[in-house]
Amino acid sequence: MEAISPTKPLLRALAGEAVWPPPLWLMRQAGRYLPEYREVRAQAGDFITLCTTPELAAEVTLQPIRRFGMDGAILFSDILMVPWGLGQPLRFAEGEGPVLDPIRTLAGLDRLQPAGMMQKLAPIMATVGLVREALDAHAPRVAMIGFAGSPFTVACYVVDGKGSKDFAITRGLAFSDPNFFGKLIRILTEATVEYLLAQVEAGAEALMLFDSWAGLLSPAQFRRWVIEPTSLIVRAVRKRHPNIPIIGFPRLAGPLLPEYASRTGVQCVGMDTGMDPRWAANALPATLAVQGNLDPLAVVTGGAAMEAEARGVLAALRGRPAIFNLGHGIVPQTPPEHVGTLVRLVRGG
Ligand code: 1CP
Repeated sequence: MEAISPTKPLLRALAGEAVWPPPLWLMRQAGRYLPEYREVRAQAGDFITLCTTPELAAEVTLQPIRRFGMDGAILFSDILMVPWGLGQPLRFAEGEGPVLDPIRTLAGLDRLQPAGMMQKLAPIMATVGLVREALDAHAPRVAMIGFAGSPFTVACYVVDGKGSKDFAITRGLAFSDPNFFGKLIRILTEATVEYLLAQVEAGAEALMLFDSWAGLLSPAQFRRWVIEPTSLIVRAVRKRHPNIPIIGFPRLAGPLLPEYASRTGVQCVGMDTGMDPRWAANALPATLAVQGNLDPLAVVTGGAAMEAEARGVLAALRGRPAIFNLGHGIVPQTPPEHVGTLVRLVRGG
């Protein structure tokens, strides 16, 4: 494939250029804090229907772009659509988050059917195509970001069956039955590669791997269940698409972040709220892009508190390839006006 230098600010930053002011987007920028999202969500009825109805999913992907003009449009879907595509029963209970029929044994893994996955997930590829078409026509500086959960974080939900503070069942089984857990991680790694490749082929221009629970692991387990599968995914995706940038977000990885960055081969690392961006900037190669990491709660408060925090993040990002973002997803109680103020502040440098 021909290597063309990107012109979209977000893709330039991912290619290693210190773009200033930094391009920005916000994790969970589509969602319940936006009245226009709540309207479409109500129209769809349930969350899986929203994710698998391309016109509706494309609409909510584009809502924050229309309202605030971010530099990236992230596909509206969920990391749990991969286990759903593999055949694991999933529902999103109102106010309770995702609920899956847990899989905790080798025999249980037979319930995962990789052969049928891409057909079930075809509507998501249609969403990617619709979003990319809309951006090409109306917002040519905005990059289309595809994503998946990383195998370990998806495994947390496959095994525990729902959200948890510590995913003790999953982490326990990773020690007590590494044969089972290793096979689960292999299935999810292969499925993730196939899913991400299809998103690129449908029009995604950058990819992000969400590893929200990576930092729950011991360093040795982190190397085995986070770094190894992530590096396999990065290699496999970039073998087919050598120029596709991949953002890795091993949340709560702390001082393991530089090792994660060098061994996985990602083009950008996401910093969570607790990470000192000054430390990360010094600990990471100067050409590696970083993304982060304003506390989402500062955006709920807004005003001077948000401004002071955002300026601190901006100062730390200056002079290196960087993407301004939050340290975790926007929370539902965020006033949309505060997001508008934040975007203007970052754009002012
Ligand atoms: O009622 C609703 O509208 C559902 C709320 C919701 C939304 C808006 C869920 C359920 N998922 C999403 C969208 C979503 N999830 C996106 C869309 C793109 C965006 O705007 O950023 C993305 C990237 C995700 C990723 C995701 N889902 C993660 C990784 C990032 C993170 O926040 O840590 C995780 C862990 C999930 C699982 C999940 N899905 C939904 C919820 C409430 C949860 C968390 C469950 C828990 O408490 O553990």
